[in-house]
Amino acid sequence: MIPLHFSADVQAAREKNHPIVALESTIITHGMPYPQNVETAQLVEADVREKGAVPATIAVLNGKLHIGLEADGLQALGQAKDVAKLSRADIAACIASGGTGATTVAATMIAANLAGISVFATGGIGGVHRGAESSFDMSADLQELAQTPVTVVGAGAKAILDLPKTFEVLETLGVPVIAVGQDTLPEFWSRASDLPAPLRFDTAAEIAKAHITRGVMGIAGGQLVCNPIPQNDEIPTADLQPIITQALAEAEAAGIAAKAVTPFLLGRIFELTDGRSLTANIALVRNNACLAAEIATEINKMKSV
Ligand code: PSU
Ligand code: MN
Repeated sequence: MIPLHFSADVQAAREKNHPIVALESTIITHGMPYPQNVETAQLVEADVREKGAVPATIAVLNGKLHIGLEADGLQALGQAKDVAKLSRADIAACIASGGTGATTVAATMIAANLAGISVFATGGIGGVHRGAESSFDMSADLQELAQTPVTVVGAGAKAILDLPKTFEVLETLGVPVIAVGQDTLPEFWSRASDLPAPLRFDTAAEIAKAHITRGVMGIAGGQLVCNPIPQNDEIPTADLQPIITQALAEAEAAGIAAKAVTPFLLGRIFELTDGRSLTANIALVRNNACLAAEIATEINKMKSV
């Protein structure tokens, strides 16, 4: 078994059987600019604590798989340049070679599962990119949801993607896609969409029960919880679509490919919205962290009876 390096708080939570919420680190290194990335990571950790759970931000630092970062580790990661973006394909190689890398949704799920953590909060998962019919660019996050038993709370998949294809693939892979409190899937920066939600739950307890039931039935994989961004923070789809289209055209013209696509698009949309996309992204991640803490608490209660 690969050694896991727990932060002091996460270690204490494990010993006392307190609920723990995993958090990813690619959003810090590749998803947001410094210093808002570190500030957001700190706020998200505080949100999880306020809801009565313990945050475990996950990253590989100098070959060590950290489950929970101390304050200085988080600061260093947020300012580091050229950090690897780790997924299922390269997390083991990074650890083996003593490297440093941030974990995407896929890699964070793997690490959370190794650490016995059932719930993970992020902004939005990766998915099928527009033009995937020729580029074949589909995030490894989708396959991971099909095989690793972690409930992932996001605000849907990122709106830069081909969302109908993304949800089609999730259906094929047998991943439960749950909208929270509404009948349509949220679109990351926007609350509603014209995509019907395959499943809907209105409470953390129901989502927790579905997670446990899948486990009891021996069904592999996790759940994707799509939690709409709070009303006051959303950017209407109509405002965003032209900007997303422009950013996509620029990415294509510049020959951006593979792992660089999502960070490039998020960065350009940040510039083209004068920072509004980042404000919304921060609000939705915090909202997801709160719900994830509630789900983790419910799972903990149900497991201890
Ligand atoms: N959520 C955000 N911002 C991000 C991400 C999620 O609000 O940057 C990251 C996650 O780590 C996710 C990754 O796994 O984007 C998707 O990258 P790709 O499309 O290359 O698979
Ligand atoms: Mn990709």
